[in-house]
Amino acid sequence: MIILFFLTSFWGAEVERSIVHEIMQNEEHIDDKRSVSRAYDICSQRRHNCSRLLQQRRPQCHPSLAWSRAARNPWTDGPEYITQCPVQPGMSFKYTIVLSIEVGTLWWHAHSDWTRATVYGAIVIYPDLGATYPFPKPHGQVPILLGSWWKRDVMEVLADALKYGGSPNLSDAHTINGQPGDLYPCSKKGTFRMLVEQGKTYLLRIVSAEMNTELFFSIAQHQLTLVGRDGAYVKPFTTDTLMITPGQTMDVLLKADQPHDNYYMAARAYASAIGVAFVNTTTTAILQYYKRKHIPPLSSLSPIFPSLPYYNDTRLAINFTRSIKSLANKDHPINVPLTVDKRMLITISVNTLPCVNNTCEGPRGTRFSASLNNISFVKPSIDILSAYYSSINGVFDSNFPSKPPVKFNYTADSFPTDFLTTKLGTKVKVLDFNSSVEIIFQGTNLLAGENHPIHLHGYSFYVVGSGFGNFDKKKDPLTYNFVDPPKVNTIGVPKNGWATIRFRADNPGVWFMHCHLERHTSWGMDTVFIVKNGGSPLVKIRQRPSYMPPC
Ligand SMILES: *[C@@H]1O[C@H](CO)[C@@H](O)[C@H](O)[C@H]1NC(C)=O
Ligand SMILES: *[C@@H]1O[C@H](CO)[C@@H](O)[C@H](O)[C@H]1NC(C)=O
Ligand SMILES: *[C@@H]1O[C@H](CO)[C@@H](O)[C@H](O)[C@H]1NC(C)=O
Ligand SMILES: *[C@@H]1O[C@H](CO)[C@@H](O)[C@H](O)[C@H]1NC(C)=O
Ligand SMILES: *[C@@H]1O[C@H](CO)[C@@H](O)[C@H](O)[C@H]1NC(C)=O
Ligand SMILES: *[C@@H]1O[C@H](CO)[C@@H](O)[C@H](O)[C@H]1NC(C)=O
Ligand SMILES: *[C@@H]1O[C@H](CO)[C@@H](O)[C@H](O)[C@H]1NC(C)=O
Ligand SMILES: *[C@@H]1O[C@H](CO)[C@@H](O)[C@H](O)[C@H]1NC(C)=O
Ligand SMILES: *[C@@H]1O[C@H](CO)[C@@H](O)[C@H](O)[C@H]1NC(C)=O
Ligand SMILES: [Cu+2]
Repeated sequence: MIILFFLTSFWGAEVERSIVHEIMQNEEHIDDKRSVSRAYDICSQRRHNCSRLLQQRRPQCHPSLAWSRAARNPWTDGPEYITQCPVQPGMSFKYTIVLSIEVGTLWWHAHSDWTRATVYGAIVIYPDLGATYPFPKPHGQVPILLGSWWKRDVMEVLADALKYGGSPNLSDAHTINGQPGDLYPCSKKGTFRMLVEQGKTYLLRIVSAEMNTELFFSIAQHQLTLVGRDGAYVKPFTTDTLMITPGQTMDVLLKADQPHDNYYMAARAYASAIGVAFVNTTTTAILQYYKRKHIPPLSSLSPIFPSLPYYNDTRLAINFTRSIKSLANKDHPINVPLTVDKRMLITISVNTLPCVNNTCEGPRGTRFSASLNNISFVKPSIDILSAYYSSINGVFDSNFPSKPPVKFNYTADSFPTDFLTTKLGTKVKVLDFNSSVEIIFQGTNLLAGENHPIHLHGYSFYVVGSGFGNFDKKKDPLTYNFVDPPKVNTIGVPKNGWATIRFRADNPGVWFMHCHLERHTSWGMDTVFIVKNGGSPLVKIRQRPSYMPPC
């Protein structure tokens, strides 16, 4: 397993930062030879565990890290005040991730305030020893990390937004592998380039570390074949354009089957909410055909540009999302629960709160907030995991509602003004060990309907259905897919629509669930699941590590 570590860079820095990926004969070896900010960890194969020592690099940031799944080990899952307190400047903390069934690409990132804008990387998980890819082995593989970049200190951006209750400053750029690309001022020198040989096939391991924007992604004149999502294989399907939300990973085969030339890969916003400002610029990287030993300088290239969908093309975005199915074959079977022990309906809303000091910059002088089932999550001052593990009272309430407190037309065009308000609370849902859980997420049109990428820690779940409008409990379950539903850890719930997930609560721990649009997370579009221990020691939360960062 290889962990790559990219830091976002400064525009126009006087360093040549383009990263040239060699064609890899040996899969173990991905070399970003000239990348400046790089840390590199190589661990052994799947089913071994991989530990990484996080060393504080910048005194002002307090990251906790997050992985996709950590079997019975919530202790190093990462989110601050959920499973740990932030790692303080100058201190270190060792994260351990134990992989079991995952294969493909996952990622890691800071999980404290908005520090995830600054530290993140791909985790590449190869097929098990003796196993092969369920597609012809690619000639090479390249991580493509999509990110956000602010000129301002990102922690100040967040602090201002929370202080004045308004919308946070938009980022100044989207990035590909830390670089904004040719269409931004002064950044041409650093544009990421990927070298390919004609006739060969490459595996792109695409990660969206974007903070607040879903993205469309295309490569000029090339088709993209999706083969994996969030660390699980999918039925291969070919498309011109991907829509990827923050938090998602996609494994994509790219065949270099076009004339010897240069082509842009490009990403720009899928912005589904009406009237909500977004970053409307385009980040680019260059796909360059080359013959061995002849690599022309970046400045001499004039690549062909792809066509990208319009920003608000929800039809295309959702058609793409709904085209993703599990591979579901003999070697990669699925295991979707067919019966349900615990069913929940959870509304997803952007809200407002009254202004207490007349200085608020939210809608009509209010403060922005956000909620799940009308509870806007408030982080406690010590982590919920410690409180649960050590039975400390008064840190959280166990009464997160299983359904919305009021039933209404969630996707209506207008609402009673009172509906916009929400309620603050630190409410969690407790689940029995190994119960089968169904959650229907229902987007609402309060303030503005929007595609919300909901992410659950500790689990991958099956997305058995989705649609537009209000979930209809008679008709919609008839459309559920139990044959090959995708198994993911982040699902875009369609704008003014719904999505149903199922999973078996077989990973005891304390698991954060949140919208992966960072502004929504900060406004409270979050909750926590506590999954109780099972009977034997093998199905209990691991022992608390001897060192956890203090609060
Ligand atoms: C993970 O690896 C470390 C270092 O090799 C070892 O000390 C630890 O016991 C392992 N943990 C698990 C859960 O296997
Ligand atoms: C206004 O009140 C909020 C909530 O109490 C507080 O967080 C914020 O700092 C205050 N803003 C200013 C500008 O004083
Ligand atoms: C950035 O946010 C601050 C504080 O909310 C605000 O005063 C400023 O106008 C914003 N800048 C831009 C360019 O939006
Ligand atoms: C992007 O937004 C800016 C500021 O709102 C606007 O002036 C510009 O026309 C927009 N560009 C595109 C390509 O939509
Ligand atoms: C997308 O935006 C364009 C331009 O603002 C508008 O004309 C069009 O109706 C919008 N389409 C959708 C599906 O919202
Ligand atoms: C929806 O996606 C599938 C699979 O990519 C594609 O074959 C189909 O043409 C798309 N339909 C529309 C209406 O875009
Ligand atoms: C809910 O509101 C939408 C949008 O106005 C409307 O099309 C739909 O008919 C309403 N549904 C019900 C059940 O009233
Ligand atoms: C959410 O809770 C607030 C505060 O109790 C209430 O005023 C509002 O009507 C509720 N909204 C909905 C949609 O239930
Ligand atoms: C969890 O439930 C499934 C389905 O009932 C069962 O097959 C499995 O053995 C259970 N696992 C444990 C650890 O109890
Ligand atoms: Cu959201």
